[in-house]
Amino acid sequence: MNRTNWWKHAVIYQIYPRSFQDSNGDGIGDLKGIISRLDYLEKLGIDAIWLSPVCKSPQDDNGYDISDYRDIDPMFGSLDDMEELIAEAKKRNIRILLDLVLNHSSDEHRWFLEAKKSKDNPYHDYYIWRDGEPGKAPNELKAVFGGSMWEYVPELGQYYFHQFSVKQPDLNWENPRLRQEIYDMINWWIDKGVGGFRMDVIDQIAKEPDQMITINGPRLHEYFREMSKNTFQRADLITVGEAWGADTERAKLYSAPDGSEFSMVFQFEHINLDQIPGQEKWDLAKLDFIALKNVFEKWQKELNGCGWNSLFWDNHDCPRIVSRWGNDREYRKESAKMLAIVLHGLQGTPYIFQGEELGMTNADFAIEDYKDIESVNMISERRQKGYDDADILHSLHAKSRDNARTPMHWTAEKNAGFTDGTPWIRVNPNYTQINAQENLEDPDSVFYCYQKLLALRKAHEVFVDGDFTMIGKEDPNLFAYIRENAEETMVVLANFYGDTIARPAIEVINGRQAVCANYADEADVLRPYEARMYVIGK
Ligand code: TEU
Ligand code: CA
Repeated sequence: MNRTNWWKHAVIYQIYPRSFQDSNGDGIGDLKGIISRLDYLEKLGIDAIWLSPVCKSPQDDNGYDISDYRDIDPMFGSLDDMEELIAEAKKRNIRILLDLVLNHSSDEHRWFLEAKKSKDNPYHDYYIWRDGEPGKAPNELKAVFGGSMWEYVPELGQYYFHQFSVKQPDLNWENPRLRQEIYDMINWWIDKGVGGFRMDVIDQIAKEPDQMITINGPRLHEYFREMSKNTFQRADLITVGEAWGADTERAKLYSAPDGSEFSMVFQFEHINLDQIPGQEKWDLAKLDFIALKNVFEKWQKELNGCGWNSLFWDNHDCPRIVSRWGNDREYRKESAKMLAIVLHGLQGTPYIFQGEELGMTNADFAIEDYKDIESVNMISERRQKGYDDADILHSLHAKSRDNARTPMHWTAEKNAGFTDGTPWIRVNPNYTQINAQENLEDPDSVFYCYQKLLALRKAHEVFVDGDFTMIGKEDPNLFAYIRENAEETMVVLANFYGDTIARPAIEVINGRQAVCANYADEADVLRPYEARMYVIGK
């Protein structure tokens, strides 16, 4: 295997630290808790952990608002704990990827506290300011979490720019001193032994607010290349750029094989196909399944040989996939495995979000239970607009980011074994049936299906370099494809829905045993949510 491509065989597991494992009874997950669960992750077979932010933060957006990039938030532990985590993970051949939030900092970061002291403060230009009068924002741009992108600071007679909450002022990447501070900080973490970085909303750093440009600004790739040259290229890292706004052409730049930007792109085109186009994510629509297949096919074909994608269903911003596009009632296990098999046979780097490997489901919250800033702001905005609570709750149940953020289910004991104290957010009551202990005791569990898929990816090159052909593109239920290289053919057949359907005739798999499947025996139909993967040598 080509050494520069070793990470193409890797599988990454995302941990949302505050909800993974509490070690000291304060109800919040922490680094020591993660260390205590590394054996579990080793057993699953992962290569790297993407840790959602653990740096010092007022937690306005659960750590995506950093006030010190070089320290750990006391809620999660200390720098020593971080070093121990890196070392303990390394013993198990697992690397730690940090989540770098470089589009904005916290308004409590020292830079911002200085910046707002005066217009001639050396840090003023680390942020984006426009002169103005109260009540007359420079333009109409609306922040991701609601309200204007501009916040007035009366002492300065200026507005600062923030794409997310008012407590997340945008950094000014046009300032070379700021960029150098960022590179120094990244290098400091590389020297501490981290194995890579996930770059938060990195497609938003090159904004041009006067031209209403927030994503994909003109200098975007110039900044990426400068950053990569000054930091990542010193070490053998996995780097992934989060990009809601990347199409396949741009994605090829992100993941250029010469390593000039990042290892791979993390884009979302497949994941937003269940909302009314052009409206908010809360405006629900039925999944457009044919569009889903077309999107996957396009990315598989266009990046083959010239780029590298991430593969995911879940993360800390998305609802749980088994509740979203599977069936979390009658066919929870079957559909969780089907979704895993469909995704893990594709080209790209798979990401597993904590609990996905157990078939964890969406939260069944009441309106008062929601904690996420995006949900909380939406509730008040939509109430003001006259939506009734039943409508609001319907959208939250489907799409709130809190669906993914309920505590990890370890056991059937109190609080799912997550904490001895009071959890910071409600535990999903179905932990008594769905938890890691139960999964590990059942050879037929969702966990072992993921474990199998991870092992197959390590063993067969066809997962990395096989060409892709979609089968039955127009079929309203079938998700099937073939991957092929000079040595092997891989076939994935899946019924995406709950009705039994015909099984397409594919000659190479006749008389073959599946290497991974969610029904024990072969049949001449595809049963509800049935999925089968075959790998055949030539
Ligand atoms: O998310 C990027 C982002 O644009 C999201 O806010 C997205 O619009 C939203 O989740 C859809 O529901 C990243 C992080 O993953 C997210 O957790 C942060 O809140 C955000 O950046 C700001 O740092
Ligand atoms: Ca804790």
